[in-house]
Amino acid sequence: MTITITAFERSPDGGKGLARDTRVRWALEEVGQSYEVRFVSFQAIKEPAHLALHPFGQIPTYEERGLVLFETGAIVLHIAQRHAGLLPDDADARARAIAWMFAALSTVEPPILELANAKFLESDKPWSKERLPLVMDRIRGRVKQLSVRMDDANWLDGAFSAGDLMMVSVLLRLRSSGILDEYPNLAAYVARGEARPAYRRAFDAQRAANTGL
Ligand code: GTB
Repeated sequence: MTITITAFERSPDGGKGLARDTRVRWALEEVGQSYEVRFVSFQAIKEPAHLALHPFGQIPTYEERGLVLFETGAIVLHIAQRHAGLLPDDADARARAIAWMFAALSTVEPPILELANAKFLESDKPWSKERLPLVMDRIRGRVKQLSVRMDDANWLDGAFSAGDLMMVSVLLRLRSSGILDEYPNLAAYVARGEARPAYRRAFDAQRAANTGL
């Protein structure tokens, strides 16, 4: 079975593992599935061939036989449901792991994305300097709740799961802001995720594609 994902031929993160193909690569590495990457340009993702795969003209996409998926949440969930290694066998624990995936994507990621918007899309606006601390504080509010919940646990709910894969992927984008270091248990949690061999392989592949190293 050949799995093909799409990624930017020149990723805006310069190969730092922050573009969203990395989380899909990581999931595939965790379950031991090989995959191919079709590299696309910023222009190509807005053209009909790519829009047929992804209605919003984004990466990554996922193709496996006749199945085409978009949205990293759906893609990682699909991988986790098809292969052992990312979801617990116990039905209740499985449901909780999936809840954490949704929490990462719909509760924790949105304020973090706002920071990227504030920094890169709005920095020339007269109100930008005033807005930035508000955006940072909204992130802190959310991240603090997660920090309290995690306490000194290694992972969100027992063993590592797709919930952790998604949460770590989302939190990684905070590192450059300094906010992650304000919550040492979360900084350690992210470091644990990054230390997983499957993450290293995914990171190295994304870096190699963007830097040749
Ligand atoms: N909700 C979708 C998902 O989870 O799959 C979001 C997909 C998405 O936003 N993809 C981005 C994209 O295609 C690529 S990752 N954008 C083009 C567009 O929308 O027109 C973007 C990215 C780049 C760099 C960093 N970084 O440096 O931190 C992070 C994310």
